[in-house]
Amino acid sequence: MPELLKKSYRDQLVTWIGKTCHFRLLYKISRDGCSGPTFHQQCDGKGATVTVFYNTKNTIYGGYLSQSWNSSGGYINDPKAFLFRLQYNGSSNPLKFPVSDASKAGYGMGSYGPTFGSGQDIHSFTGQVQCSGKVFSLNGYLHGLGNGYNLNGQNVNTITNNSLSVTDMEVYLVIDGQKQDKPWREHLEWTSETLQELKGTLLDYTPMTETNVPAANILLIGQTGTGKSSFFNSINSIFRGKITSKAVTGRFEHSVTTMYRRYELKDIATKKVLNFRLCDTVGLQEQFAFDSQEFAFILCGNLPDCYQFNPLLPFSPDTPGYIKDPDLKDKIHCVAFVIDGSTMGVMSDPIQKQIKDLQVRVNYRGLPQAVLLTNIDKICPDVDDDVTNTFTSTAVCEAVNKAAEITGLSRDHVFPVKNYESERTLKTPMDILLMEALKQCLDFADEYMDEQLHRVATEKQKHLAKV
Ligand SMILES: Nc1nc2c(ncn2[C@@H]2O[C@H](COP(=O)(O)OP(=O)(O)OP(=O)(O)O)[C@@H](O)[C@H]2O)c(=O)[nH]1
Ligand SMILES: [Mg+2]
Repeated sequence: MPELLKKSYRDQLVTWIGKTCHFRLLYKISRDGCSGPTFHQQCDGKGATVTVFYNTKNTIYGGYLSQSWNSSGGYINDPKAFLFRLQYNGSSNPLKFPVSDASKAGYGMGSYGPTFGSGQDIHSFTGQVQCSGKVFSLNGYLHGLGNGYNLNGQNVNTITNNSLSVTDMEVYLVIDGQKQDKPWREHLEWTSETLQELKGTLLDYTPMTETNVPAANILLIGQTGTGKSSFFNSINSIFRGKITSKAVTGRFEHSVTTMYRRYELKDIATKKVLNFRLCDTVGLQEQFAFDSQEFAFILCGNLPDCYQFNPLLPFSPDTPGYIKDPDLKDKIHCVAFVIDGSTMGVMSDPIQKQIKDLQVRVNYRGLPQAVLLTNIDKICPDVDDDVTNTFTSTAVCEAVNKAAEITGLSRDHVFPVKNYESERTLKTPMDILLMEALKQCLDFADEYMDEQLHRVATEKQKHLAKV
């Protein structure tokens, strides 16, 4: 579900907050339900937050607290708090209203939604509010506006358009976006020489001849909308020398990709077909758990290219196209979990569980795993400006740690990337990040194939010893 706060409004809030920072969505009523206890469960004790109301009169307003929300039943003291208006009647119209009674900047009550000010300048809601026709008629009030915040001559009407009927309300965590002096991970130089070197390595890549595997298969799997198909498109673009979008991408409630594709890649300059394939799958969705047997068929190479997933009828040995006796060349050689760095903080329990269940299958087969951490541009404004800031961004470092925690993998198996999405031309730093991540996956795949050879040789020896 998309975040509604657009870039120009984020930039405005950063200016008001007065330090480099970025935002991570903690709570959104259209996604999480409009409930006081849910709001507190997801936001209490987290740190500074921005609450944003999007009302039915195209007006966007809200409040910033540098202190955490709590459910103590008392006021929150915060001299840095402010209320704001970003948009009025559909037009951008930003204004900031500083706190005048800092000792009562916020009010933390377990059954209340976000509440600001003494006499309560903004009291969003109490208890639960149902959505009706995509509108939440919040049961709070705005008539106290001006009691604890300085409105600088404005009033409830010119700030909020007098409406607490909202299409959405979002609470974002404000994360300190200070750049580190020392990179948090050693990285390649951002030069065109590095780019050419990496490209050359991938062009020359070939699995060891003893394996009889012509091309390594890297599986891309993860929640819907995390950028699996975009990762393939990005790598394909690099080798095509221009932005391409062979795989359909986009953000919808259901997975955009509905077919299993083992994409081959070709280098346009040399006309060479590369010796690896990117296998794109349907996205994991909360509503249906990915069929774990179907997943095992993918790993083992039983599923044919272009298989159309059917959630009502999972793949089975009776499905036309079933590959009966797959060998090492048909199998998956490395599993890349694609995780959206900008929404991972609110990854739902059902999705986390599905990832864990799939990991059990992957571990059982001894397959190597990696994480492709996408959307890093959305978690750090410095990276959004320039991808070469990736390894000095505290936000990206934190996201890498969090992805490692979710998947139980070590941090050096998590690779931050920025996929091509709105760019019109190729960018060297983005290409370097993308290719470096892919190269690591291929290294893991090689280790796995090597291990398989070793296993077969050991079994043969054991067998001979017995005879
Ligand atoms: N800003 C940004 N947008 C991205 C990035 N990666 C993907 N996107 C966008 O996110 C949306 C979803 O990307 P897809 O590649 O379709 O995601 P998917 O994982 O294939 O989704 P399903 O096929 O539905 O499972 C698209 O609009 C992409 O343009 C990224 O790194 N940064
Ligand atoms: Mg897709």
